[in-house]
Amino acid sequence: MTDDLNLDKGGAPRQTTEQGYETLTTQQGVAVSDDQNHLKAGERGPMLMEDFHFREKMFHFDHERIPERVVHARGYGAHGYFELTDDCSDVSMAHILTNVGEKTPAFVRFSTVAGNKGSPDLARDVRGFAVKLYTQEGNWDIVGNNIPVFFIQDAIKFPDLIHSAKQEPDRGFPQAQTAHDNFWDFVSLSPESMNMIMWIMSDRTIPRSFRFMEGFGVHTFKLVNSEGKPTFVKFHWKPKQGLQSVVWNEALKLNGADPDFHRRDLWDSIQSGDYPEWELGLQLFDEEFAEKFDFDVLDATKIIPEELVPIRKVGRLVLDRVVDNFFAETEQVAFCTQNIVPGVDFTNDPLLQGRNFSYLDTQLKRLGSPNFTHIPVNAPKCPFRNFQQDGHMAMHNPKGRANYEPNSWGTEDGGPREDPKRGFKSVPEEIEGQKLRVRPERFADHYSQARQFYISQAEIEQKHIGDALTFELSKVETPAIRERMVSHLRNIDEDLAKTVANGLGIDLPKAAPPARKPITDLPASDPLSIVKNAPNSFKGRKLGIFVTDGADAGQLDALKKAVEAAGGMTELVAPKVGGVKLSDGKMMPAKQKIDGGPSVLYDAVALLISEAGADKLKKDAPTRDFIADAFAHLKFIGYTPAAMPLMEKAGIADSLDQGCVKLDGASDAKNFVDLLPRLRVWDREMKVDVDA
Ligand code: HDE
Repeated sequence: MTDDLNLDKGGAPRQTTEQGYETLTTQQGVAVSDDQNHLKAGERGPMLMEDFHFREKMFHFDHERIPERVVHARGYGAHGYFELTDDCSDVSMAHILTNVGEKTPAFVRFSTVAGNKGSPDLARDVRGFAVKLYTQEGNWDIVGNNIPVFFIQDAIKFPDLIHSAKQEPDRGFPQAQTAHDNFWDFVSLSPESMNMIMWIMSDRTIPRSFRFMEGFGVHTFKLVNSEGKPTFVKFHWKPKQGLQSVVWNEALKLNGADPDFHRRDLWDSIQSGDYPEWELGLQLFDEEFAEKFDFDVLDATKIIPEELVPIRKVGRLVLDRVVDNFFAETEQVAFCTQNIVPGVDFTNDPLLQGRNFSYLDTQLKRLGSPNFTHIPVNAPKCPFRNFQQDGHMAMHNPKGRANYEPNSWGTEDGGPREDPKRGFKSVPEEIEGQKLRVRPERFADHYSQARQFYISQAEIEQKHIGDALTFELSKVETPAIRERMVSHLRNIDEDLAKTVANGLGIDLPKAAPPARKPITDLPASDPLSIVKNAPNSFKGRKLGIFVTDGADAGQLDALKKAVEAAGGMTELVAPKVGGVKLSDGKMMPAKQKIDGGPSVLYDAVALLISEAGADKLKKDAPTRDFIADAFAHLKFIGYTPAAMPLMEKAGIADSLDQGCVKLDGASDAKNFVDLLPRLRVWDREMKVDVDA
């Protein structure tokens, strides 16, 4: 700290206690003799005001909390780097995009949007994907989401959208969910949200982990090359780990079993050296494409299909270091869409323009001072100098006499000056027009891309969209809102509208009148589906192995080795966390006790149960749930023949399918693990869902 402030330490030696610990001091550096009792008059007497140690400690504690983010309050961050793999000097002059092989430090914060800071990780919600790149030319923030479109077209609607999505103001609930009247009231009155609604009702909003999701810059930005030529761009982050989501019932149960599931996953994977990685992809296009495209490229409720503008992969983002302190880094990091560097520029997207005001403004409220940029996680890692001074918590004040310019103090003492050559310049643009509050006519088609997204999904994903809409609208208490929503679905896909109306038990309402005639023949786009792009890998995934006393040691070893070879992890679950005595007589400690380690925590499960073990667990409800849930959540299940009585109890013995693999002979472990890259037994869903 003192080093950061560049203050003189006064040459005092490091203080240590007799036991060799660093000495506890007050904020003033005074050593503390007793941190267990406050200063009082007499053994049982009142507190003395002069107890400066107590007052300072309590004062600081009383002020520990800062306002949480008004949106994206719950998040988790990590450090890493960006490495350019493809020179982009044809389109951008940014240093970070023109120096192949150079590593630029990065900080990434993932988040949910609607829930408060303490809300569960598996809420059905959009995920924030905010990247701060500490480039040599200043900080560049790409403040994106895991979904490439947004609910609204104009920033002025953002407070309304967020008010409607968060807790209802009179009752203060529901928390971290859109399944309530206010949200569906607002969106059903805002047809521009329909494309986003398809995305948020898809499995994209219940990701298995931050590591398994895509990121998008959402808006159209500009890149600018050294000749000043602008090129439109959309930013994509593609996970090397592949995409993966959980199923809805699993999400509900995960929120109870481990509300920190996503942050724990990121922490664990980085700590174990399995660094998550994304490729940066650019969709580059020019004015001519923008003109002939069916939609306006300034409309953030629309994508540009990859088939029309392919993605050029230009670099990789690796997260390889957890934070030292959650508050200092993850909580205090302040992303601002306005943070761009020479070689990057904005477009007139009316959402982006509004964000450029909001992010700077909100940091002042949250972090309490315009000097939030001095906090280490926010400060650039390149030199920075200007004449901004003072304010709360100022750490970088101009040195010397000059704190203004122009001045005549010369290059030694006169401080910094603008640099017309290296400095940021906006792309010159002809602007002409009347002062108006309007939406362009080309923003008015709200259904065509919603349909395109829906028809691009695999059948099982379409079913999940129908299920999610039915679930959410079933929580809506006002019938007129449910109907209004279904009236929009009729403009998207008639089968979907029927499924949802049927699920709600209502008659099909009339279709909503569209503001502009939809385009009904947009082709399906495979990259929009998760299932069609399945990673076919178990790397970075986890097999939960349920063991009992007497479990076969050889089989356990074979399973562990096979999973490790597939790049995955294993975790042992047992009746007692102390572990079990395996068939070879050795004790094997477990990571989880069965009722704290339900199968929702794992991508697949193996039941290494002995006969005696099965006998003991026959009546155990957590054991039954472990097995029944693994089956209901479409997981691959390996089981010893001795586990059969438990599977009967779980009600699955008669329904075993190709995803249930007997672990009997020596080669079974490998055969079972070979199936795991398929991640889910999708066909099973038809058996476990009465509505299917
Ligand atoms: Fe945000 N958004 N947003 N947003 N947003 C914030 O800034 C806002 C939008 C996104 O991990 C706030 O520092 C407006 C789109 C992320 O710290 C606030 C509008 C996208 C994060 C704000 C939008 C995002 C935020 C709250 C409509 C995807 C978390 C705290 C014009 C491209 C960053 C804060 C982090 C956070 C405003 C819409 C992504 C209030 C006005 C579209 C990932 O400034």
